Amino acid sequence: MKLAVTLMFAVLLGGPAVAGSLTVTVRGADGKPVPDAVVTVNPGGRPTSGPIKFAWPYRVAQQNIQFTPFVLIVPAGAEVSFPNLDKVRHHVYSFSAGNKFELKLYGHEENRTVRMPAVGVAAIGCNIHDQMVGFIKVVDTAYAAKSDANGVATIADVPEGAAVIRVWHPYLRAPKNEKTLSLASIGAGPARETVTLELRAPSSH
Ligand SMILES: [Cu+2]
Repeated sequence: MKLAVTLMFAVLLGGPAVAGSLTVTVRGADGKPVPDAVVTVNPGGRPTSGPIKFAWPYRVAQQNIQFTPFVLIVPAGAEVSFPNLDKVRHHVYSFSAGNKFELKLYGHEENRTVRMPAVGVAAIGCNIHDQMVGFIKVVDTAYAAKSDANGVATIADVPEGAAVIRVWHPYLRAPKNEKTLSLASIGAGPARETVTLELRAPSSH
């Protein structure tokens, strides 16, 4: 009943209508698809009000001496688990402002959990294995997606109207590794955008 009343008010007041999906194709300067780019939409340029819940697990496993996934999107305040699926021990840390943490050496089949309070990025590494690099993108919007192997990110049910769309990638040559799209307004129906990113070579860490 409460939902019905809310919907009725939305209609009466001309509140945001659901426009449908936004699909963003991310390519590098060489034209090749760029996976692991994070696309976010802030309707009205504002953070989403109310709790944010994504469909994927808030989890960065350590497997084959790598972080899996390489890039994870979570809402601010999320509890992220860091299960160690390797036989060797890892010592996971982040020095990123607002999301600093350190998980001292822990072994096979063990798990640790860390809360990510700050909107931004937690760059994660391992004290033992320098080649282990991963990123947690902490967002303030319910409208976020990561590009797949084809460079495609799809966000469902984006409200119609003015919005700020950003594309972030850990190796993007731009302030805060982020690019803001010029698309100012999302119309009714499915929307498509293509963005080209200039990436730098991954740092050796
Ligand atoms: Cu390690």
